[in-house]
Amino acid sequence: MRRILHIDMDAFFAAVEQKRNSELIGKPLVIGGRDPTQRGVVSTASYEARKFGIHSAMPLRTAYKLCPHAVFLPVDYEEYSRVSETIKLLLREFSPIMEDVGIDEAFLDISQIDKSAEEIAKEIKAKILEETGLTCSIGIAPNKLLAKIASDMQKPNGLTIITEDDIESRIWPLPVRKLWGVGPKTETYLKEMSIETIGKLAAVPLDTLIERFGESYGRYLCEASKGIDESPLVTHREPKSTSREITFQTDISNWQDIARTLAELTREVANDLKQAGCKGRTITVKIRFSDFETHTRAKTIEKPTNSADEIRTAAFDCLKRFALKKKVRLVGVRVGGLEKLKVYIGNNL
Ligand code: TTP
Ligand code: MG
Repeated sequence: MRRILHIDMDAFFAAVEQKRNSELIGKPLVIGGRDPTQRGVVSTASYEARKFGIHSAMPLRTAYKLCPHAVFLPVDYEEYSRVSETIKLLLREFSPIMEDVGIDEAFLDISQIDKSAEEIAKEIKAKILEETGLTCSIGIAPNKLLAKIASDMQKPNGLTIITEDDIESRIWPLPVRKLWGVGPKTETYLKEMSIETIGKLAAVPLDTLIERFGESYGRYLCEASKGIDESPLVTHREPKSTSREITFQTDISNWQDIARTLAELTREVANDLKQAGCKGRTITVKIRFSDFETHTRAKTIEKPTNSADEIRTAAFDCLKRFALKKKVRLVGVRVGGLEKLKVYIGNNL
């Protein structure tokens, strides 16, 4: 029997801010921008702010209407990444089989460790609190699918154990959206079939699901609804692309401003690539117009690069191929087809 933990930090960006400024503790706090009358979306909100109905991906202006006295702060991605790194390093000390899922979550396979899962989870919580001052929620289960559902069951600062015997009583009553891989579209399709809970989904014959959702996704839904998930942890993942984008405070139409922004973004992407020790060949420019229509243009160059100059030249070739007839809301640049550079230790021979 496998033993998998899913660790997810509580109100991560907000908690990091509250940790470095104790005046923010206990207050409704919204991360996403300093001025909530400006354009932007909520990245996350403290649990105090969530009581007002504020949640991730909500426009800042809506959050401001719901709770005008909340503190609004911009996203300090670098700081959150640093804290995230600390947490991931610490998790790897508990077990080398760690899957890094996102900035504030990870899976840990502790099957080989000679200690109870609950004991290990408690030690992890204590260690994270000691090193970062932050709390997390942990789910313990026989697989990734159930561990992820479990970590979400008693947030914040929760510790939830789900065994195969709990599937019927604790997983089946949950809405289908709680299953990894079920998004709003599938949710709507399932609703049309009067399937709202995971239990109802589990009662649908495999053939019906395959007919509706295709062979592989249909099969996935059938197994997931029964709590079956054999997928191993992915302990090493190469990045396929890296990108940077920016949304303007007010939509712009001046070509020079767009070009200047694009040049800055290419510098940033080149830096990201250098830091990651990568080079890429496909440069893509994305433009979102004021009516949210979004277009991309890509160029593949002969040799992989991480040079800001080469990326900028390719990005400008892409930019020339856009019809800039409407005002521009967002500009982005992506470098894909990444290759890891060989690292030579010593004198670079
Ligand atoms: P989550 O783990 O989804 O949220 P959370 O950690 O803030 O809160 P919870 O206690 O419910 O786990 O996401 C982790 C971080 O990722 C979050 O702090 C901010 C960021 N994020 C966004 O920037 N945009 C989003 O839409 C979401 C969902 C998260
Ligand atoms: Mg979280």
